[in-house]
Amino acid sequence: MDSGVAVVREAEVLEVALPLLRAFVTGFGTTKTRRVVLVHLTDEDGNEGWGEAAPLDHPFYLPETTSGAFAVTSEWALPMALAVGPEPGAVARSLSSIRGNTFARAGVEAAFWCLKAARFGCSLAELFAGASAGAVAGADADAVLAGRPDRRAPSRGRVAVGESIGIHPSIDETVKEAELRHNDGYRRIKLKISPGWDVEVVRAVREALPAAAMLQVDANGSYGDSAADRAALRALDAFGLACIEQPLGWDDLLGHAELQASLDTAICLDESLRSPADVRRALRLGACRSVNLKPGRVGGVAASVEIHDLCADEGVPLFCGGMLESGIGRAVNLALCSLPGFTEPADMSPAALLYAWDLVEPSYEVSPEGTIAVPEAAGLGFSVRLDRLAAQVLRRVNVSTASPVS
Ligand code: OSB
Ligand code: MG
Repeated sequence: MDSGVAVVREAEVLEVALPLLRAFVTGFGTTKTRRVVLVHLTDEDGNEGWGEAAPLDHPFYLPETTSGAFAVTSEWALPMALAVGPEPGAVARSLSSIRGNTFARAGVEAAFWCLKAARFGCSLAELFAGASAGAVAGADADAVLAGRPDRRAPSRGRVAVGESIGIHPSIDETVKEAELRHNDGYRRIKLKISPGWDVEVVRAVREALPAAAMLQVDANGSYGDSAADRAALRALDAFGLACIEQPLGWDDLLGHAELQASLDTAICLDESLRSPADVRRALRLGACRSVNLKPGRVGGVAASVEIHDLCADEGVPLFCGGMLESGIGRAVNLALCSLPGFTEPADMSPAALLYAWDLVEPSYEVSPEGTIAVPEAAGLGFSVRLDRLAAQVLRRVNVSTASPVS
């Protein structure tokens, strides 16, 4: 535990299968299997860094897939990071020359943040607060001017969370699950919708929940410009939704700007925002009024902090989305959510609802008030279950820590 630069001795990339309890059905299709890519670093003092790249197995959410992320991580991103490492800021700058492949870059960068936290003996949340100017806007300007200290006290110890409810076979089942989660304390209910599964299910859930309950929908890019699709989106305007997430195509910023101008409800973008520049463009065009930030989708923690600071400056509602990550990926999301600019509940269904078991133990839990504690322990903040990991590993490669790529 010191702040000196330690040498990374071992670096490995693992692909691990996670046992989904049930298929996740959305506007982009059905997700039946879940594999993630893990990056595991060990330095000369035995400190460990873990990072998770969590695109989906298939290319129907975004182009990146688990298999692609494994290749890019092991052949490019991790060798490049090791060549400049171990400072996560330097790693992020180096990886920004990789086009796309945001999940692969984020998984590698996360492992270096985690290693740094382990080395400092501090939490990820303390490091992220130190990296964010927005985390202290106004309150501690001197400290920022003094050169952004590496660590700072997180601005909150618990984060509010919501539940993302997939497309179910019937409206009744959807209403039951929404009521159950609302009564469990979740601060927001997000319903997945797609053409033909929208106005009726939203009306039924809206009527079943107390009027003040926060409700939003997520279309995952499944609506087009047919008259029926536009009529359905207009009809959703009547339900007081917190936002309509990604109604149109994954790369259709102009379409979203036109649609936003015709709706009272805020549009929130997910798939369309894959970098800080994308967020700036979308806000300038009026393509959205709120932002779903997934660290993997935007290319890592440094990019996430930049987007956080931008949204905080401009007063844009911001929440942390999820990719059904294991606890290793969720650790980064939770630490990010401790930044004050995350104004809306995060998408963070507990591992117990998603998987037969998590890769960390104990896993995180949702309190009756609908919040999850931000880990305070050093490094990842969770203990990795190496036995489970070993039982579910599909492939693993070691990446040389000696010979930098050029
Ligand atoms: O659109 O937010 C989405 C999961 C995988 C891919 C896309 C999305 C989601 C979720 C998951 O909604 C929420 C969670 O991780 O708990
Ligand atoms: Mg979404």
